[in-house]
Amino acid sequence: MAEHGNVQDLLPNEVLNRTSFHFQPQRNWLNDPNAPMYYKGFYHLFYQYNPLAPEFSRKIIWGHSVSQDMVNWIQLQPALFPSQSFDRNSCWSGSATILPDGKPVILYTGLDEPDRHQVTVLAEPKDVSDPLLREWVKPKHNPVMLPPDDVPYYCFRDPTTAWQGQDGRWRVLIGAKHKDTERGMAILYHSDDFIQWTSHPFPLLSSQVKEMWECLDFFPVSLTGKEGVETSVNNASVKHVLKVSFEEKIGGKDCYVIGTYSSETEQFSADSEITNTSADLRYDYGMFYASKAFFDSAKNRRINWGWVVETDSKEDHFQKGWAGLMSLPREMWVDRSGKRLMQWPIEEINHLRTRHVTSDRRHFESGSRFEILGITAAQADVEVTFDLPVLEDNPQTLNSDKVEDKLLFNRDNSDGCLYGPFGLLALVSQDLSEQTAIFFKIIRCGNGYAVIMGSDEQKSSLRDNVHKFTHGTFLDIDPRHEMISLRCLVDHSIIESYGAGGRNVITSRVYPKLAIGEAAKLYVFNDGTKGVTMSSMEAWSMRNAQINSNAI
Ligand code: DQQ
Repeated sequence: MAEHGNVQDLLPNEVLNRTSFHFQPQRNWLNDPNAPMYYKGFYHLFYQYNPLAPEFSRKIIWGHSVSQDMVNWIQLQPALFPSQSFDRNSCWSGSATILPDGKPVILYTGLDEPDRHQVTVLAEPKDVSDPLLREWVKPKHNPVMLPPDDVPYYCFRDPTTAWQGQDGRWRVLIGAKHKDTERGMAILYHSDDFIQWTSHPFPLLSSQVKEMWECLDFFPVSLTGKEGVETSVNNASVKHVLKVSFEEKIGGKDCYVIGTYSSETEQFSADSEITNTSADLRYDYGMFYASKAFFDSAKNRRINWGWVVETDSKEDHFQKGWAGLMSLPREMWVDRSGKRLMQWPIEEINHLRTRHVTSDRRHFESGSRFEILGITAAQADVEVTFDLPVLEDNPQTLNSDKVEDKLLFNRDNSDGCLYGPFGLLALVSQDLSEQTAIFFKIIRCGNGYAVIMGSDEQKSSLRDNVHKFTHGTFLDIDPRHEMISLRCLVDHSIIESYGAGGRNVITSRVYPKLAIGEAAKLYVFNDGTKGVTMSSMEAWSMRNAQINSNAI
């Protein structure tokens, strides 16, 4: 694996914004991750793909890559492409299920001819002895599901991984929207043989929100530890996660609820509601959409990928020749409270770490910063921890309306903000005109304190026609008793930031013009009115991963 070199001096910015350890095809368009699985020693990742241009198309197919570590990938021939009347107009998203005899099968969304009706299609490997699962066939009895009468033909898609209930029957969820009420819902189907599927009389979950539920995911999480569990496991020591993707003008939101599921009654009692508001729990508060998780039987863990949507323009996509990336694969488990998911890049990512620097405890006065030197700042992994002075137990109460009114997630330190913003400045240019701040702020809230975690892209690029977001959320920790930690993986034009050991994650998609390659810098900073202490800092240069570079 080659070290990050000086070749960037010769290349245009558009090429330099290309990432070095995030998954993407060699060129052209990628969107949702599909059907990740582990089979006979290989990890498989499929993805929504337009092999002809860096734009979404009316004939989307399934790209396919394999890996032995989920870091380095080999691109294979596309696995699924329009070939029959039921999928002639596209092969949209779907999931894999490993049957009890070890055979993998895929359920995906076909867009049929002539009208692009959404139907569910079953695909099977042509040769189960091929660990690379290069060829897939679509048995004759397809399509296996059609939209029910109360669902419009264009709102019926994205089958989940199937699971077996206590009675041994298969279940699967399909994302939908009700024809009359327009409410989003998770339609439940049953089958004895994976061929004949019947819809259950009521959805497993629906909501008041009048919006299509895309790319559902439904899986158990262990209440007793970090290890993942196979999708059909259901007992007193698991809870279930249901994830819904809500599309937005640019990207979207992956929201989830945790609850208790019984296959006997087909009841899923969620601990909260899906509202498509800021009250929802989200996998990632930045650019991260249409994610898909799978159970990795090789290492007993659950792993999730999301699509990192581009925020530059269509013209830029054509100039670059590519658009769309995957997030890093993230291990997922439920925290001790059973109330939220934790996420962390899979341990294999650490194998890319190379040159290492550390810093001892260091105090940051108001308005100070410190440059992290000695690593490749544009391609780095940084872990930093902050200690705050002792906070009073009963701070003066700040009117909560006022809290709501404020632009909380902005990177300012106006009234109500006790500490911060402090954190990391990534992809910073020499003159500081370009920078992305991944920051924390401590505010008074109710009878205690709240911590805000944000990623401010307002100065992330001097390029025109780039959407710059200010992503932010409340970090679920009590700063009176816990330190604030941050891990940022910086990869040229993506910054994945994990707060408090993975309690909250924010992904920023940025396009620096000056802060590229060797010219990019990285700082720890404190722009708050009070000092804060950095208790530890470790940073590494990251190597390039081999990602689909075999393909032409
Ligand atoms: N992308 C697919 C659909 C899915 C959407 C089409 C989500 O199946 O609902 O490429 O990004």
